[in-house]
Amino acid sequence: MKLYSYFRSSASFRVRIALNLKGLPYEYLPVHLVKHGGEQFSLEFLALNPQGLIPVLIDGDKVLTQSLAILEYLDETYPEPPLLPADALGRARVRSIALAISCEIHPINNIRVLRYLKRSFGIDDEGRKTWARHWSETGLAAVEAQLATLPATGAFCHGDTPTIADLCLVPQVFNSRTYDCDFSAMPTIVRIVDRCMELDAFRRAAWEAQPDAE
Ligand SMILES: N[C@@H](CCC(=O)N[C@@H](CS)C(=O)NCC(=O)O)C(=O)O
Repeated sequence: MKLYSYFRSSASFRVRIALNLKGLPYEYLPVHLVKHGGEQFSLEFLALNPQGLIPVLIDGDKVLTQSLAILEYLDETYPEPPLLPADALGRARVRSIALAISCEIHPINNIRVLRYLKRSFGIDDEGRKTWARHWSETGLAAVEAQLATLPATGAFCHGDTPTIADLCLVPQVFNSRTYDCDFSAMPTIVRIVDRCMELDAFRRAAWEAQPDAE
């Protein structure tokens, strides 16, 4: 398998964790999202993914895009260890947490959105950071409330093994730390992220462990 990735890309980070948890080796193909205006806009890359977004996973002759679709593809194709609970209610809860992060927080703080704020509205570095911190803290506070109140929360977001929810949570927290988010009212999130980072699969997927890390 081949993964088009960037060390700081949280959507790619999700897929890297899944590949590691499932013990699937892959070739890392770096796409620099900033250099030269962004390699995701090269004609070569757009031919692969017209959305101009990473990750892209190549499995044989198959080209897969959108990290959550990729995670579910991997889970269905390589079922061990499972990344979703066995019961429908559990799967709904895990997907709800994953979507709260991947739909409600991550897209508003994506590079292209922050770039647009700068180019079209003249928002400076500090202003863009304030924007990203606001949406991160608002979104993560809701996730914290969800995690803290439900008995299904265990060592991880759902029970005592990592699921797709953890694969979304950890990369988001990496991002949110760079915006100086205040995690003091989010003890459950902090505890779960610390637990995840004890696992080799998460550590090997982290920013600093990537071949293109800067
Ligand atoms: N919903 C997509 C989001 C993908 C995404 O936004 N990727 C970011 C990196 S984390 C990207 O490629 N950004 C490029 C840009 O904003 O121009 C997914 O989950 O795969």
